[in-house]
Amino acid sequence: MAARHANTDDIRDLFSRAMSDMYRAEVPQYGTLMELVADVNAETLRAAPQMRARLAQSGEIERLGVERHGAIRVGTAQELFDIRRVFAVMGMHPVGYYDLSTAGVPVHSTAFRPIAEQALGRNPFRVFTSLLRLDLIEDPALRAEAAAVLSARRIFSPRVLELVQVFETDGALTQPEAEEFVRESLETFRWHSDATVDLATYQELHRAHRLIADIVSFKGPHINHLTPRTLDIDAVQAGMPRRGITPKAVIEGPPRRNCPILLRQTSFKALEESIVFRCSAGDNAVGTHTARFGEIEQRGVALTAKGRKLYDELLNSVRRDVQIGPAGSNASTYETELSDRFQSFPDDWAELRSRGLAFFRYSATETGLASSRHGGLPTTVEELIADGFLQFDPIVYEDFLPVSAAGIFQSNLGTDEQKNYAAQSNRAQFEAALGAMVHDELKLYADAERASLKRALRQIGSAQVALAHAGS
Ligand code: OOG
Ligand code: NI
Repeated sequence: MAARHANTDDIRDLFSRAMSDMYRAEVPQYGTLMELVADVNAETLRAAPQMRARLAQSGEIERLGVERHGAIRVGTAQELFDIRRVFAVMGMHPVGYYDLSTAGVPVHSTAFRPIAEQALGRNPFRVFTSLLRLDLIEDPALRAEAAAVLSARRIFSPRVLELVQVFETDGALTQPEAEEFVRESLETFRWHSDATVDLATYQELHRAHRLIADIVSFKGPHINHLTPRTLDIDAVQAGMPRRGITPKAVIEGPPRRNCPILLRQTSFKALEESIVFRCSAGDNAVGTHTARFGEIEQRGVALTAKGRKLYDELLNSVRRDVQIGPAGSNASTYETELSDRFQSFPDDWAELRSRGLAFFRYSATETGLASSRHGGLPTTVEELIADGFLQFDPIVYEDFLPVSAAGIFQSNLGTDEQKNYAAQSNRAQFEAALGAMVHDELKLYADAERASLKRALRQIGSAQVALAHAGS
């Protein structure tokens, strides 16, 4: 029997490249966006050697060119359950729970992504995955029809599920199996221009919610965007019109800062695509559907619970006071207010760390490494930093933001769909469908920070003394 040794990180890397190639071929604007982002990143690194050094130190330079996230929407509990198993083959695990119903989007979501530090460094490919909440369709007849349509479809080929089974039983795939798995599973995410429902049903679903039509009317969960990471989102936003792309009115997330926090995102509008609908008479009707769009992101440091609370308060205060109109009116007031109010969020790495607002990765400096032979070191983390034995770099935020995600959804749904569902967030129901609990992202960042500190202190040779202080 052939040895089963294909590495999950390699499978994910292969898959994310294949997905990117497919999307590039299907949505030419995505290719244009990739070029713009690559140009802006190169220019930003050239102009800011300090930023380059920091990104090199934290291993982010190498992953920057391959880094992207995508998004899909599935229709049933069974589909979510199976998608979890498929992503596990690529070393991607569910992290975080996002309730979008409060923002008028009838889904709840998680992000599948690598978790281990070295896996994130290799290729951090993430897929924001939403599950339709059929319970939010008000009309019982339409709800039943949507459920029936969904229950009849199979989004994975039998071979993909067979290979998942092999992986689950043997713990790995062989190299040829891994390649076959990538080829076959890619098909699940492909665009289909033929709908599985007739035009009248599509229109009824569309009236209930555009997103419901998008999820229910097709063979599978087509990838609806792929998002490259930029080091300067304002430059990309400004550069888009020059390359024939129209971005949404405002960038979601925090304002521009010296020390970027969390995640900033912007997108361009979905394409109108021609669709062939089923006809009861046997012939087909042609119509259109908008689903696929483009997005760019800029990632910053992961915030602690305390930092996140401050972020949420500041963002909510701006959103309460400045509402952006359907055609993007008030956009500049919004941006000014956002920058003003975030003045109270420290914009200095040392202060973000000392006030416990963000997560950092610690490492021993040259001096620290050299001193391990001498002894007589300071006894606290603060002193070790002050005396140049220990240094710290921001841990990049690998997740998403519910308010931003809602904004990205909305900007591609048209602005007339702002309705809030009264139903409660239902994490337990989501996890039951998933067949697993989602990982707690804050715990992952805290673990990474703690592990880095432990390792650094061991290298410096002051593990005993300083760790007692680190926990406090
Ligand atoms: C997902 C929208 C959310 C993000 O980056 O926040 C998202 C969707 O439209 O399916 O991708
Ligand atoms: Ni996205």
